Amino acid sequence: MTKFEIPPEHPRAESLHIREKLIENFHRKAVAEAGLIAHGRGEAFDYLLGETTTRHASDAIMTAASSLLTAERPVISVNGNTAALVPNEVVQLAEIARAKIEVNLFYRSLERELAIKELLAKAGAQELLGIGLEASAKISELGSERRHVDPRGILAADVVMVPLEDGDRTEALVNMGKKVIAIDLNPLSRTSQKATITIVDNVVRAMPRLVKAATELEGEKEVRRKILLNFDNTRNLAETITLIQQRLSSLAEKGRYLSLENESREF
Ligand code: PTJ
Repeated sequence: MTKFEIPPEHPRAESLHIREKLIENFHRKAVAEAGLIAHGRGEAFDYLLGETTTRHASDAIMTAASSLLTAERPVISVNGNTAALVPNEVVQLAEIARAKIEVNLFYRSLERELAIKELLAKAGAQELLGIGLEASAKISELGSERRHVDPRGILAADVVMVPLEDGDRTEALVNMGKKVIAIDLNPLSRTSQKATITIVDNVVRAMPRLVKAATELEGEKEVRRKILLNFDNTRNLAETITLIQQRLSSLAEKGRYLSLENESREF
């Protein structure tokens, strides 16, 4: 595979680097084909958000960090895209929150699980649940391969974090009485709508912020209690959708919001 050289001055260099990471890990089998498609969908929603972590996402991040730190058996569920984009942050967050890390794939195969294991081990993960036959329990409500879970991890968890997820599993986990934290750029997705705490943000921006928030809130039990009490996911989602609406209205007034050099008005 020849690596694509991204010119540093390219206006979308950062976004292209993220794509390259996914493509590279697709060739290493960690990322599913559909993971590339999912990323494109995420990028489209990121444009609508202005490619920034909104105030509402920051509130959800503080709440998610509080929830993970307060949980008795927190688990971070990892798929191909998450392992490719934020392996270090997954491991750091798991350490601070004393959470287990479990590999759980929609397009499940042992080859992919092992490729993801390698990525996370490189990032410093000591223990990784859900690989191969270790995912010996089943979530009966689910038809997809995501139903195979580790009895020491997702099955027993009280709080599960699911970055880039499918809605049906979020729903099934919530129905099992678990609190589900989702990271999803699309506030309209089933995952976003069904999760207990929805972080509408790019996983590459949200994860470092989650690590920082968890570090700050670690010894702050009372602060965490208040954060959890004051958060309303439905209101947060409504405000996020309103923010997109207002942003689009303001851009619509301008029509062209990026100016062109040597602009000609002749057609
Ligand atoms: O690795 P696997 O086999 O578990 O498969 C993972 C994918 C992502 C392919 C699988 O879960 C899937 O098909 O997901 P969906 O239904 O396409 O949903 C993915 C969601 O993630 C969409 O709502 C996207 O908008 C969102 N998304 C994509 N990239 C990002 C993102 N959200 C946050 N950060 C991103 N970088």
